Amino acid sequence: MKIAELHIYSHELPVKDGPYTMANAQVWSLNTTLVKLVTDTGLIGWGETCPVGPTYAESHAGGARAALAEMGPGLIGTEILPLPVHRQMDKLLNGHNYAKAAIDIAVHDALGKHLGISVATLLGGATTDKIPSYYATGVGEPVDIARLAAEKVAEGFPRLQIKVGGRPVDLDIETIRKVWEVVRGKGIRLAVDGNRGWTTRDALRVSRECPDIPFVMEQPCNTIEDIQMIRPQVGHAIYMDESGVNLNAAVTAAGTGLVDGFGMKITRIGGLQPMRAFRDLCEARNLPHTCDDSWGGDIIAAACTHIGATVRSDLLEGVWLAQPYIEGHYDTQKGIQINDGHISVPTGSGLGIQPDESNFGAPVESFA
Ligand code: 0XW
Ligand code: MG
Repeated sequence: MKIAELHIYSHELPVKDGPYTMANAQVWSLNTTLVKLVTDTGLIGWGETCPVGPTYAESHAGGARAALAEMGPGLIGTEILPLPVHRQMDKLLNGHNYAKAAIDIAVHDALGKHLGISVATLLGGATTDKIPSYYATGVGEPVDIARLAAEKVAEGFPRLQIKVGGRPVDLDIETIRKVWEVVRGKGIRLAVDGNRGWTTRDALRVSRECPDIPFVMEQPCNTIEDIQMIRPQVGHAIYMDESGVNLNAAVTAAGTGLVDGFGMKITRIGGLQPMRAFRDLCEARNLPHTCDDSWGGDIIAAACTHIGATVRSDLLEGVWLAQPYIEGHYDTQKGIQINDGHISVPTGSGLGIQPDESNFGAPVESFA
C-alpha cells in the first residue's frame, strides 16, 4: 500500500476564554495544519500538527506547511509503513520534526485502517481503555490560579500543571503556595512549568523557598546547560519538556540522569514512531512522562491518547489535550474529550475518529 495523494489544510482554532498565557507566549488563536493522506487502495489517513504560536518552541504554523510542501512530491509512491516513510522524509528534508509528525500520524491512521486494528495496537498494544489527563493553567494571578486549581481537582483531574515564568518570581512563588493550600491532601500530582522562562537564579530560589511542596519542576530554564547547572542544587525533581527536541536529546537526558522525567510532545519528537522508542527508553529507565502535544484538535488528541494508552500506567503522567480550550470537534460523534479528568481511548481501527473535512475548506496544497 503506497501514498497516492497528500492534501494539506490550514484551520484556525480560537482559544476559548483566551488568551492562553505562558512564560514566552500569549495566544488567542492557533493555526493548525491537517494532512489527508490517500492510499493507492483508496483508504484515508489523517495527521495534524499545531504549534502553540511562533515563540513557544522552534516551530510555527507557516513552517509546518513549508516543510510539508518541500517533502510532499517526494513522498508520493512511498510504502505506507512508518520506517520507510521516516527514512524517505529524512532524505527529503533535514529536521523539521513537527511537520514530519503530521505525515507519521496519517501513516499510522491509514495503516491501522488497512490492518483493521487501532493505532494503540500498532504501537504495541493498549493496556487500558481510559487514561488520565492533566490540566494546565495559564500564567495568572495567584488567587485566580488557586481557584481554577480547586475547580479542576473537583472535576476529577488527577494532576495539575501550574504555569509560571515571564514575571517577577515572587508572584510565581505566591501562586505555587496558594495552589498547594487548596490541593494539599487531595492526592493531586503537581507540576510547575516554567516553559523556559526562569533564570537559574529564579529556579534555585523557588526550590529553596518551597521545600515542603512536592511539585516537579518542568522545563524551568531555557537551555540544557541551565538545567545542568541547577540540577545538583535543587531539591525538586526536574522534568524536561522544550529541550527534548528529538529522540537523541531524550536519550542523552535520560542516560546521563539529567532529568527525572519528561513532558513529551508527539510532534516535537517527530511522530508516533519516535514516540514509541521514547516510551520504551523511559520504561527501561523508569522515567515518568506525559504524552502531549502543544495544541490541536481531534486528530492530534487521538494520536496522544493512543500512545498514552500503551505507556506503563505508573509512568504515565497524563495526556494533555487542548480540547477544554477549544469549541467543537472535527468529529462530532467520536471526537476526543476529557471527562472527569480522564480520556476514553477511541475504539475502531486507525485513530478511531472520522474528521468532517468540510470543517477545513479547500486544501492549501495537494500532491499526487
Ligand atoms: C501544557 N502543554 C502540554 C500545552 C501547551 O502547549 C504547553 C505545554 C507544556 O507543557 O509546555
Ligand atoms: Mg511543559
